[in-house]
Amino acid sequence: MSSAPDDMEYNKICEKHKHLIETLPKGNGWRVQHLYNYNGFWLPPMIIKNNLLIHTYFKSQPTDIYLASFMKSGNTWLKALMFSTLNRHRYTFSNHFLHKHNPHSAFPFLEFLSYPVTGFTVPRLFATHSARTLLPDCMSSGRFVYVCRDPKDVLVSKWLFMSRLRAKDLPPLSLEDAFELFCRGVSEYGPYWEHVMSYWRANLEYPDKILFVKYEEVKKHPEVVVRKLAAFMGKPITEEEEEKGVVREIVKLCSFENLSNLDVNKNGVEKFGDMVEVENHTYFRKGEIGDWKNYLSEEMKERVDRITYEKLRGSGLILTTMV
Ligand code: PAP
Repeated sequence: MSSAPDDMEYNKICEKHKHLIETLPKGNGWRVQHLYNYNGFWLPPMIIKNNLLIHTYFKSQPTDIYLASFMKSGNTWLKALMFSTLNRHRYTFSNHFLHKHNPHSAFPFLEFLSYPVTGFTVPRLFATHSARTLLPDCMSSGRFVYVCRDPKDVLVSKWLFMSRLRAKDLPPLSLEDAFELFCRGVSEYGPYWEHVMSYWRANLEYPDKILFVKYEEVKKHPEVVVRKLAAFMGKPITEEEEEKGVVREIVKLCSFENLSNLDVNKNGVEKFGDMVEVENHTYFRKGEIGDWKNYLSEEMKERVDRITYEKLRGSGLILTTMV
């Protein structure tokens, strides 16, 4: 968030943020030194400030579509799928926006927006890593796609990703320490389970407004998911498009193999607000189900599965033995 429209209002936010950072419970960060527990979720200082800015300046529109996820749950892939599905009449598959741009350029995170928000076509697409309860209520007028993933794969993917981005003046974060922090919920935007449940509850309350998607389901049945996304975003795939193989083209364009081999994703860099620069290739590691087996012991697996079972019991949501 580089600019804000009203200096007085903005200064008030800065004051409030300063006070929060001095008073909120503190825990170990994965990328930066400390996270702070803000309304039940562990966030880096800058994301807390940006949350205050979202609440003050973000004006939702009923046509807005949000992609929400805990980190490393499939956000990059879903960004590509949603963007290319929604904009399938705007680009050809031989000369596509995603051939030259990382999926993160397709639409921004709410957490890294500049205000005022301008230059969007309708429907506007936004992504967020924040739990539903941290976001303004007015966003319920729009629609959410929530992508979730087996927490064991999330944990491993996140540890490897954050280790690359970790501040150079901090000692490396061992897998054992990351595991312990993850299980205790101390992890950017976490606890993981409360994050998922914040959207699951909203899904039960407004089933037409939230589409729950599992990473594993997209891996196994990508074409089914694309059809669901198209219908959910108000642009169902037509019979003619089916005959032309449009769904297959979208899946192919957004596949791990295709995206990870594009020059922009091999050599490009994406900047998030004034905060982080990320090399695009780090968004494409393995893209597999169950890679946790190469990192976690049986005991670690059981602990995560047990927490997941306890936290989700009775909710109707199953995350560990996924489709
Ligand atoms: P983010 O939270 O930083 O945006 P996100 O895109 O949610 O990351 O997750 C990255 C994971 O999705 C990586 O998983 P891995 O570490 O287990 O490999 C990444 O490889 C995977 N991924 C990225 N793009 C795709 C894709 N097109 N198909 C399948 N998996 C993908």
